[in-house]
Amino acid sequence: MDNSKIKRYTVTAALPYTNGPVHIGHLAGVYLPADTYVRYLRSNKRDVKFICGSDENGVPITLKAKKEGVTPQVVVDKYHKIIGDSFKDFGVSFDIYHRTSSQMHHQTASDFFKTLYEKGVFTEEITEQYYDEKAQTFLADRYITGTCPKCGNENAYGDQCENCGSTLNATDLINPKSTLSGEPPVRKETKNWFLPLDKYEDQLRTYIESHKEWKPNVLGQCQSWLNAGLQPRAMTRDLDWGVKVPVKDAEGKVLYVWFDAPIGYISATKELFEYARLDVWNPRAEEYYINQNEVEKGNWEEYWKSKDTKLVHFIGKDNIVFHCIIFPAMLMAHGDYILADNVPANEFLNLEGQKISTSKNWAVWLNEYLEEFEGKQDVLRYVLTATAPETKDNDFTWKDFQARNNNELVAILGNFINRVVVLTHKYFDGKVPMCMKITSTDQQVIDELAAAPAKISASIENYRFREALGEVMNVARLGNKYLAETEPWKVIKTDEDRVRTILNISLQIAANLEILIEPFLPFTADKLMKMLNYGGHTWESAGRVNLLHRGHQLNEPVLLFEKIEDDAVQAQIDKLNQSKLDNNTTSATGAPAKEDVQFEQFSAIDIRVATIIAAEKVEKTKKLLKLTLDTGLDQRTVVSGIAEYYKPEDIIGQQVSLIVNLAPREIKGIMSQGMILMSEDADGKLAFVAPIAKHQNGSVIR
Ligand code: B3M
Ligand code: ZN
Repeated sequence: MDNSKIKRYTVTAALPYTNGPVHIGHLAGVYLPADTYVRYLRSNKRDVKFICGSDENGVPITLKAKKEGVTPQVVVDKYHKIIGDSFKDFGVSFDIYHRTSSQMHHQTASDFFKTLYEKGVFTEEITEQYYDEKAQTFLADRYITGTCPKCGNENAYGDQCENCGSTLNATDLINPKSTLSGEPPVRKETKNWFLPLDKYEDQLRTYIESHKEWKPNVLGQCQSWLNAGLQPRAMTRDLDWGVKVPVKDAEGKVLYVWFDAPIGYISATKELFEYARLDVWNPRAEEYYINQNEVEKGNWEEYWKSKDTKLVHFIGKDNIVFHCIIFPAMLMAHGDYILADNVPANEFLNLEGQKISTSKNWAVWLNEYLEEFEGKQDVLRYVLTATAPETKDNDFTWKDFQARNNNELVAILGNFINRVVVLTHKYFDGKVPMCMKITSTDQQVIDELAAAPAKISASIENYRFREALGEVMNVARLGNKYLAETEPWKVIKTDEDRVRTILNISLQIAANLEILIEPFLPFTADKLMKMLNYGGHTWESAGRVNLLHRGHQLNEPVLLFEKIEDDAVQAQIDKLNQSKLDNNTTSATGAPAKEDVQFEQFSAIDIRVATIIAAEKVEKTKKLLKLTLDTGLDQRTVVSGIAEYYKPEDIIGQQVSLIVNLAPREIKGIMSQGMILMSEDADGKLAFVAPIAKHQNGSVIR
């Protein structure tokens, strides 16, 4: 979008699921680039609203509630506060951090659905969906897992494979399993409302093709979607937590979480203006992290419906299709809304060479970081931006964190500021000296400084934040180089006027740095502003050398950054190693590995696929079942200790792995001819080990 046509910006950051705290991967991928962008726009005095909130609906929440044995409401209340506080602590400067459990959101999402419904957009279809008979509930989205038909990942969800990024329908999964009972589900008919994405295919293609400037990873995903052909997609779910479907005959159904969540951006914007419009204080300002003083009068609709508004969604790569295909299709179907001008999605951040994982506790949690590195928000902001996974997955390591702090923040930025302020106090009582005669060296520095802001702007406006931060650090490098070359600490003995000029120019560089670092390192910018004792400037003043006037009094120098010692990062590495150990010990049965065997010993055991054709309890025992098996070689009887886990009538037809050459044994008066392989978990629970696909009886297992 042409900058001169833009009147205002709506910048959104993906709404995190409220089922756990946020970690460095979230910050690096979504919230830091978004915050940097918004701070930059504000510094340019552009009109911008920065929108986010908690995604409190859908299966991710109800699953977590089940796991913790509490209600979904308890889960969302707890994590909304933890996440909201983390963002605030790290200076992520949302205008509002809303909640999709709010009244405003339910109303907005419900109205949006009704509008589409009344326009006849949806098709109403009765389809077979998976149902868990034990739990007596339909299994939507993350309630079901199975093997991804596209990439073979065995832990794909019913709506999405996080490995290859495909969106799925639960019925696409191979070997589906209920996450509630662990059992294969049955199919049962139910009615749902479908959004016919296929009908918007041409319109979506035109939209996406008009944005050649989008990042290649984003365009690539969109194109492969469009090329595969779009399918209608259910926008409702049989579930009892979420936004109720607002039409008749929809009892027990809620909106699909990916239908309502992006509408959350709209409802948050409405909430932000709701009370300003009425000229009263939003009673929930604290809960929604609204800075009430910042909300001027205005109208939420301008931010969503005016053609001169630029809408930008910051997201992670797993959310691309929802923001580039499904949400735009919803907005097109509605008709009143603008579409995103850009969707700068990042790739993933790994941690010490491994994928960040909540369940394995392989993460750096923001709330924990601040307990251990108090006051060092900007160090993490710096490192995560400098290593942001903008074009490919990237790795965060604690050694790199330490090195970047010590060699870049301390040695380059901190050192330059400290030297300038200390020298000014030493030679001129902390007063900005006058700029005297300018040499060609000075002029060169002045010219380089003048050119920097435009370069940084261009990088930021093109969503290249790493590059932009690199340019900012180059300004600090420029300052250091200038001091090293001009050596004011030597010259002071012979030519005080020359030192006046050198320090004046150096102080102008320092004041410029305050402006330039602010979008990236807001806490440091604040400290620097206090040290320089001035109110700060906006971006348009950057590049100038008259920001601090002659005679202006500086405050005492304080250190912007301090060295991080080896033991502090070693403690973090130890902590991660501990999670690794914890994981291994809780997931293993505790039994140590057995002694090595030779291949010949292993291949002497004849293991075959067999099918259970009859089963009955062995009388007067609790654990034993008498099974009749078709082994492909013969029919035979096997006694197996699985009665506590399987009912005889449930396992007829089940394929198993059977050792067919184990010497026969008499058990409770019955001759048992072989042994069925079972896997046993840490709790002693048993499960069959069988081929994933049906195989002929007698097939050899090796
Ligand atoms: N809550 C997915 C996520 O946290 C989802 C984003 C919604 S954005 C509208 O990754
Ligand atoms: Zn996949």
